[in-house]
Amino acid sequence: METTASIRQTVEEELQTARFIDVHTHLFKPALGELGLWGIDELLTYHYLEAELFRSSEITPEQYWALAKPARAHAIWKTLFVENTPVSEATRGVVAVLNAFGLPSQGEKALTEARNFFAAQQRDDHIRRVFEMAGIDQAVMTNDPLDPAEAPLWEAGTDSDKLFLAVLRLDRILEAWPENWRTLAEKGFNVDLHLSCKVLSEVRRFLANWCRIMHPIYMAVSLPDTFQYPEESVRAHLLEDAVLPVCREFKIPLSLMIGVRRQVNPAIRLAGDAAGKADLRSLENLCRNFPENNFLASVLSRENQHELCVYARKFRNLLPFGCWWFLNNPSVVEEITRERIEMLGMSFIPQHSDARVLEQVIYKWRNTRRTLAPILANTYTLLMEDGGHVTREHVRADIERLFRGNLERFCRLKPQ
Ligand code: RAT
Ligand code: ZN
Repeated sequence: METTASIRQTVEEELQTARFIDVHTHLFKPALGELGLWGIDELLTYHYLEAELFRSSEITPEQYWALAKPARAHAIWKTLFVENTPVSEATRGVVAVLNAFGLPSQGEKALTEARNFFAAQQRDDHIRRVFEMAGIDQAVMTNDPLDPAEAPLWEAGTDSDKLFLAVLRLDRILEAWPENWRTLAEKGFNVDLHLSCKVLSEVRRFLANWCRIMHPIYMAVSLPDTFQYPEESVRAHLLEDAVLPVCREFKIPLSLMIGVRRQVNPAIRLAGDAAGKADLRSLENLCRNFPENNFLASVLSRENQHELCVYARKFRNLLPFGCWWFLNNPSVVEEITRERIEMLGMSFIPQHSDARVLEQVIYKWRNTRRTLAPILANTYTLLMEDGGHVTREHVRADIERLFRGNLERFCRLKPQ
């Protein structure tokens, strides 16, 4: 039986040994070739750091983009790690990764040492080692069937990989149908700009086809803060008559990531997106109108977090996950996670890494464990103070549920 004196250590130990499933990343299995990013130059040119570079240096975006990647990485290293103290979440992450590999993280020379180290790694062994260091068993990818670099690799046939799970990403279809329908047409689907019944049935055939190719564990889309459902729009028709029926057919959830304000500063490219408060009644309408569909949801605005918990209390087909992008900072993660536990018990997924570069999972999961330990310990302390009993087995089961069980059940990853 745990006591208020022992619980913190027990929680830390259990968090340390638990193996998580990373429910949303931008990592790729090795069979997808060069799509998977790794190594120091990729870590340094992460768009979270590019945004910080422009705040602390005179370099203009135009000058930066004219550089080759190693020179961009060097500019970021010099600005954010040599000339400034790397205290932001994203910069501290690079320090933590270098430290995890026993590499120095200070001074100009450290960059050369890191480059030499990563150049000497054999990719597949390195992936296994990194997953081990991060304490994750599997990473869920983001796979776009309309990406000209990715689609042909899947079409040619890729071996399944037990470390990586696929996700069918729908942004180009749902958010940019006028620009993308021709790609479906070129692949032999009888579609055009206007969504007739025939076209919607062809989009269903396209999605079902990709479900058979990728075996996605869910479909996903990132949506703007202005997202509305229902509405008279191409997106709403595609959702209702193509995406949701195919999700039901393949018994997979749809993941909605809501609240991006795209390209408020296009000059800084991927770093140029912002966040906005969304109207979550759309989520309410989807959950109520489609009880046979399951919805994973992550919302980008801090102001939407409480509402998301309220809707999750109303709808069992809604599973909140992660503290996404601008929310993935200890102060905000703490607030959101406490709120979720208070309102939902253990029926949510606290975090995903959103890693774009392999080694980021090391620092992102380390941070999650560190932030979560006092929150969970405090949760159990309150329960014990109110007369409840807590054992190590309770703690272990809760952590298992939060970081893999909820996802496994929602996505039917194990035979039911
Ligand atoms: O966090 C990020 O890296 C964002 O740029 C997005 O990729 C976001 O996570 C998404 O999946 O749309
Ligand atoms: Zn993402």
